[in-house]
Amino acid sequence: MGVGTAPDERERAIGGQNGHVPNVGFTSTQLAARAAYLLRGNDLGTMTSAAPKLYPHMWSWDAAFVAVGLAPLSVERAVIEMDTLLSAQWSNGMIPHIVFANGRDGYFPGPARWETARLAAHAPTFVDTSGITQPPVHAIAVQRILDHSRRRGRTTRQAADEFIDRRWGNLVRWHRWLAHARDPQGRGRITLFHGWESGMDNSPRWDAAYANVVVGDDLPPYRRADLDHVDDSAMRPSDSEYDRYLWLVEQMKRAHYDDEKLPQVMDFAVEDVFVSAIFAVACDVLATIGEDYAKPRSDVRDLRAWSDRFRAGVVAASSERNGMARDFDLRAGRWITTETIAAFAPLLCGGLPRDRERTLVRVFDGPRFCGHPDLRYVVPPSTSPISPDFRPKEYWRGPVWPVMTWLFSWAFARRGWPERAVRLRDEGLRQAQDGSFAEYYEPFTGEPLGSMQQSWTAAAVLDWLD
Ligand code: 9WN
Repeated sequence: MGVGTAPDERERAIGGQNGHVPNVGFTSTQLAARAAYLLRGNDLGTMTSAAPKLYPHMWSWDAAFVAVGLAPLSVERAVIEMDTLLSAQWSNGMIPHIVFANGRDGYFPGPARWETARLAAHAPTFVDTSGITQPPVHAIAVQRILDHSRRRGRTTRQAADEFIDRRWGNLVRWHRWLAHARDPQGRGRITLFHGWESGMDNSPRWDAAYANVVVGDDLPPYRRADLDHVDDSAMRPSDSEYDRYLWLVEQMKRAHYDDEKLPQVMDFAVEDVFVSAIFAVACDVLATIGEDYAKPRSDVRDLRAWSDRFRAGVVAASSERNGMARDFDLRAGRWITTETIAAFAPLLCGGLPRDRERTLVRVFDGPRFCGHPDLRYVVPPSTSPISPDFRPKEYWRGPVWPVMTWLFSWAFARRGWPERAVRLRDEGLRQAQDGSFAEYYEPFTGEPLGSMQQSWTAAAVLDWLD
């Protein structure tokens, strides 16, 4: 407990027995203030950097989670975050995975490597972006913004309503692009052409698919910038992983980032079941917003239809035995059965028969995931600790990512499981008590890893404490 903390504040300290956490001592008010201060520090004006050093630009799904955290502080600022992202949308509907902050250096690959403005017919020319996409969590942020605006005065409500009027078309175009360009055959699963598009870059889910990516001799040389910002390079993907990441970028550039060509030319093509589940639920969230705001019926109809199609696609990708969901490697024509957090995709979007869903929830709670006896906090690790692929400090190969804890707690609340949602939130807050707002954590020791002061971690905390 911090020196000088007032006794009444101490009583409100988060988590732990009797509301106390050993060795740490932020009250909820203090922790929320720190999280808000962090977001303020990472605020570049009209965008929030994903993290101050490692990620000095705006990332697509980070921006949505950041907006969730900004909404309780300022609906207006949350709207600006989403506006900045949506104004960088490509004319084909894609929301790019990075919107580069003007004049900021320190991240590789930057605009000079992507060259989207020069090569891609659909890329904007007034702002630099990457040429790939990221998971479609944005409707969740929009919903949160609207929820908060309803608790505020007229001017704030109006700002949120105007945002919906201004951006409805962008949001529907984004979903339409995903449903068409990334699922052209209507299988109900989103195809990714780069592991970065999953947001879980080096998850063991992608190992087999990456093994088939043969880096060409003509890969232009490069220097990684990420290793300048972490203490231990083992916390980041390896050099050979990076070569493959950059080779895929090269393949896309040679195809001019053309949606029609990518399915033919890319060495990496996977159907991502987790992104598909997010899309299914995001379509429903957006459809409900559309109904509330009297948006065109045809849009709402399309959104509901996509939601149904992708929910069915997720269910079809789930094991008959225990409901664990699998990705599909389109190049190898094979299901991917690694045990990662993505296996719980059906819990996000629903749709499994009841007994199978119950089994899946048991796996989530059990010793292969949250119930592993050595976990410091009862939150889902990115890879099962009993999997041979598990590495406790290596990025998406094992660590706990607070933003994933947030996503599941949000989804559980939406699914009508408030106790589960609260349990995850409480454990997520106990973890956040170290005050580092780390990008990810070692699951057994609770050591903060990767970038400190990661915006979306602070955002998750702000939402939980609201
Ligand atoms: C590549 C910003 C992003 C997150 C991703 C996370 C990491 C980038 C990187 O950081 O990816 O996009 O350079 O490692 O994996 O989920 O959006 O926080």
